[in-house]
Amino acid sequence: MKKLAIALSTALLSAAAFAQAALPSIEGEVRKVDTDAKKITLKHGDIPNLDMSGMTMVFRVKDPALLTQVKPGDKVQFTADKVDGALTVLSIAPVN
Ligand SMILES: [Cu+2]
Repeated sequence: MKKLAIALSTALLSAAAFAQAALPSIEGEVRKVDTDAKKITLKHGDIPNLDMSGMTMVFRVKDPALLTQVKPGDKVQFTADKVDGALTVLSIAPVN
């Protein structure tokens, strides 16, 4: 029973990793960070998985800890997807 649980959680983890990896990395620039509201304003390039072309807009962030890694003016690479109907940043990192 324990073995089955481990096998199952491993399968779930790799499925989650795959879903994350399948999202394209998007170029953007941080305009505003709102830690309290868990939101970030990004000027972004094309987002093929959301069928969106470049614009400046507000995203929700999946994890507020992501907002500690970037600041306004940073050039970033990020992934975004629709989560519970809201456009959400799932990962983000500054580009040097
Ligand atoms: Cu947009």
